[in-house]
Amino acid sequence: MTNQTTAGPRLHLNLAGLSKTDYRGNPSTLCQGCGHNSIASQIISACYELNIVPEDLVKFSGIGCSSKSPTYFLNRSFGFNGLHGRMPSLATGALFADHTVKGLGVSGDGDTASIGMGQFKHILRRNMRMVYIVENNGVYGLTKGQFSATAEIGLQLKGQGTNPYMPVDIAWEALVGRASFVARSFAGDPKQVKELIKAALSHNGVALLDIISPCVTFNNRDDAVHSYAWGKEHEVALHELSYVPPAEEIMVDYDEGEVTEVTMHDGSKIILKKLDQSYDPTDRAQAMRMLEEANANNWLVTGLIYIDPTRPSMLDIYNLTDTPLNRLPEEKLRPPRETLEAINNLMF
Ligand SMILES: Cc1ncc(C[n+]2csc(CCOP(=O)(O)OP(=O)(O)O)c2C)c(N)n1
Ligand code: SF4
Ligand SMILES: [Mg+2]
Repeated sequence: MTNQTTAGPRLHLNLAGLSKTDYRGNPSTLCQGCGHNSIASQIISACYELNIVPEDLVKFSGIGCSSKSPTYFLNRSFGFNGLHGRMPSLATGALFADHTVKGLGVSGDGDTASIGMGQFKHILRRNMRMVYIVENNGVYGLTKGQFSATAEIGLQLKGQGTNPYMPVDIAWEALVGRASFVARSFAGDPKQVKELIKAALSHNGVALLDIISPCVTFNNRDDAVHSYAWGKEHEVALHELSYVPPAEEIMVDYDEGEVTEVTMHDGSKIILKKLDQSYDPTDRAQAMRMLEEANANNWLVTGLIYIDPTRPSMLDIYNLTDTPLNRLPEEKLRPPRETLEAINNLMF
């Protein structure tokens, strides 16, 4: 569909009647080349291509360069920038108050795996319906490049020395924490990032995306595992991944037996074309073995690692009213004075 106005350039409109410009945010103030900028661009493209109305999506973040990035996409959406490591509880409260909106959280490896690990684990097991992106660069970028909990043992950084600790693997933690959607990607592979974000936005539960997102200022030496060079050299994609919206005919031309299809609750499909290995993303035990093997061999395995599209989200478990809680009038939220008095009279 195109806009036929004579003034200005012709804009391509999506099914929501919006142009890509309607999904943009403020100009980025992050360093040029920062992986977080590339992810913000893919969020814009994914939401545009999925015809999401920006006002129907709420952005959440904690603190960090990564957590600043919601300012750089979807300006028309509501956004909450929370305390460091506390994005999950903020998102839980807001999404409970309005279960009709989509939630999209952006966090960092420090925000999630250092200070925020406790909250992270609980949003996974509760299966809150939201996309949870970790922009993982192995450092605290905003505070000038200290080691984060995902930094590899032996990493040497200017002014920091040598990291003596074993890293936290966010995808592994998500699997152990019973997340219902776990994926890993690399900011240097924008097409895969975009398809995974689309799939995540269609998932009825928590969709964890651990995206290696190089910090070009503090941790981008070629031998560092969160650098562009290392990612490009070591990336092993599990499959070629395409997202097919519910209304679209499936026209994927793959040989029989080489394709896995996952149907989401909204009728959309994720088509996974197997590459050189046979991998079933619905097998959690296989996913854990695969991550162990990848870590032992220094592979940056990317793709959809695990999915369970059938598990109820936290919002399904509670008997929520059809009208979101934040739109219920006062008289429906609170019992009248006479009811309270009757209860008090019974007790005393
Ligand atoms: C309670 C609290 N402790 C420490 C800080 C300082 N601080 C701000 S951002 C940050 C780390 C951010 O790292 P990460 O989440 O990896 O984001 P990045 O900047 O790397 O994208 C820290 C420690 C803070 N803001 N609040
Ligand atoms: S300091 Fe690192 S993480 Fe922060 S904006 Fe710059 S490159 Fe990105
Ligand atoms: Mg970081």
